[in-house]
Amino acid sequence: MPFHVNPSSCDMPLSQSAIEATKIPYRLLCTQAAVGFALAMSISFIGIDKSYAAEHVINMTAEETADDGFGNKLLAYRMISHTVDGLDVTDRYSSDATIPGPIIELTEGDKVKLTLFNAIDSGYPVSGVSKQVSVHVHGVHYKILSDGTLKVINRIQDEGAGEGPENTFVSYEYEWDVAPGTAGTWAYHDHNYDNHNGSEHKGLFGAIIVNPAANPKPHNAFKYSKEYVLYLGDDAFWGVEIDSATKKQSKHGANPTLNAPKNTDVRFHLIALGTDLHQFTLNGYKWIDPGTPKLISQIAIGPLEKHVFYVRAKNSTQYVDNNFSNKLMGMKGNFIVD
Ligand SMILES: [Cu+2]
Repeated sequence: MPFHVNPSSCDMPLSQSAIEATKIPYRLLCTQAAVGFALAMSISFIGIDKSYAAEHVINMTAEETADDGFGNKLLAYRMISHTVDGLDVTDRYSSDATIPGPIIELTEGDKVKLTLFNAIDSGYPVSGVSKQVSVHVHGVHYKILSDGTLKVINRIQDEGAGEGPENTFVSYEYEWDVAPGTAGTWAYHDHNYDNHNGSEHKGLFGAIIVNPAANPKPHNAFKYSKEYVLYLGDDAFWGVEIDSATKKQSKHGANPTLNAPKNTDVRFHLIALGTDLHQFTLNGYKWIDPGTPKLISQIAIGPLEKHVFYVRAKNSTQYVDNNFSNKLMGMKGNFIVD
């Protein structure tokens, strides 16, 4: 189906950002030009900077999922296209709308231009006031017009893609500055659909993984064969598996069975979603609690918290939420080592 795109509602943030983007290097240059040798250093600094900074152009939709057979549909993000400095990397993503949404891998120093199209059917039931959908990201830097919130929160304007006339998809463009110091795993989610808190709970969430630009810490020196992003909801893990060699993302859904090649290192990215406290365990495994020398076999993780760790895959087991009520609801999945 061809995309009929309404003129973006965000011409202003675009040009503002473009102006800001040219200002920053000049300011850096001027300050350091005051001293001769500092100028030389700034040139070499810019040289290093250029070697890793990349421009990402991303197009995504928000749409409803297939009917579950009982008349229920969730909402999900779908990757339409992703280029990195013009190189098309779209094939690493599922061609379907998925929960969690696309996991976007970035490096400190990168810039992102993300355009979101509202492809949610006009008949999708809304109890609140807003049919506008958005992307609100954590961790990276952006100007206020890329916050992905409603005016009632940001006091400037509604920052999402609204509902258009039939056969049109309204879009909204976000710009992210993946600044130095933002390395980590961060959530993104809708903040506008239905009401000012958005429809994250209906499936509109995903994650970005920001890799450090330089001087990688020892744990980043490892080559992980697989990466798993597991969202801890109140009644299920919502996960995705990423093959490090091909970067292909698969296994999206609730309590996914994860696969790991034996004797390779694999990395888990846990992100809490919702309001519950969780006790995550990977039965029979211990791992280093990042930032400490401690070896742990269980981690408490609550709303808005994250926990990223790695293990060497040795034996098949299960990942489980040992918090009593979550365990009762069946929050567990298989971890198969083969
Ligand atoms: Cu948030």
